[in-house]
Amino acid sequence: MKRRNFIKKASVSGFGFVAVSSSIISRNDNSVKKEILVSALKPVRPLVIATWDTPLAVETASKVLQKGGSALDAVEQGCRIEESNEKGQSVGKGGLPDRDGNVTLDACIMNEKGDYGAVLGVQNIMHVISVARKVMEDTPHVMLVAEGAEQFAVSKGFKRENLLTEVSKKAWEVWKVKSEYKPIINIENHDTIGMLAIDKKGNISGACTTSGLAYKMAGRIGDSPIIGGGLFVDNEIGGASATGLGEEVLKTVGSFLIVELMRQGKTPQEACEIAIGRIVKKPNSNFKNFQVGYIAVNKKGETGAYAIHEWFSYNLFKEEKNVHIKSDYFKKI
Ligand code: SD4
Repeated sequence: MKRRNFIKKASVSGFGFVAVSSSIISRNDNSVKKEILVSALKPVRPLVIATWDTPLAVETASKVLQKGGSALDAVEQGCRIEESNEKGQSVGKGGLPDRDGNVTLDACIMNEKGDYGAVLGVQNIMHVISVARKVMEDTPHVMLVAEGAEQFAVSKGFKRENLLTEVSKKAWEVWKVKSEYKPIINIENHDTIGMLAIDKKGNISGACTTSGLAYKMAGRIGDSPIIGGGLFVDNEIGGASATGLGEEVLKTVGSFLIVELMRQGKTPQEACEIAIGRIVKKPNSNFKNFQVGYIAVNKKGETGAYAIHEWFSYNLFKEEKNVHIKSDYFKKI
């Protein structure tokens, strides 16, 4: 994704309610007032929000919702777009491998009932978000890992394929020469897609899928497939998702924290900012060297996004428009 070419500067936090013009309100007509009040309190739906510049994924999810489909179907279908996009080097096919040259994928999904399914460290299967959904719906468990997850996927009809593209293989070979593990903020591979959707019925679901950090140690798992880390949804309150250095998200249980802060009355924007604050204010935080970004939505359709550093962005579909928006951020120098 070419993040720096596109970014539309806008702050959209807290605009979940339909705007009401004061000139209309001042008319002394009770029925008009009532109508306006009802529409002002009407939650925004359908709605989709996703990390980074993922317009096609968000458009795909929004089409599912516009046709009356569920938020769960929307986030699954949306994430699959990025998983099959070979050019995105950190989700699904074409993802950058671990140090040993293996592409290992992590994904999780949550529905409006609070159910959760995840797969961790899976090789050779492109649409891990759909495998995570199968774990949630067709097994008594919530997580399957590595070979077990791969075997389960195959048993459900997913096809095995090589996920390491020539381009990603070459990048790994270049990396191997020095074998230096130094993720660079916003460049290392922050294209993990975390997606949250509200359907026409007002139900919220979320999904998150990634190949994790490039050149990670074999077996390393980040936040993306972990409930409360890379994703959390509570249909009564809202949802949140994370991208960036998973270790830091996990240590602060970021997505769960954001949803709990919203439960206590914070707006999605305030909640994202507090969650970033938890990371940067840790006594030994070396946040100058890493990025974390959050997105959130509440039941009313208000959204928020915040990151440690500049250049985190997200796509938002609401009121029939799909826009790419630059997130506000903590480190302003
Ligand atoms: C991880 N959070 O595995 C993921 C990486 C990421 O964009 O978001 N990359 O830690």
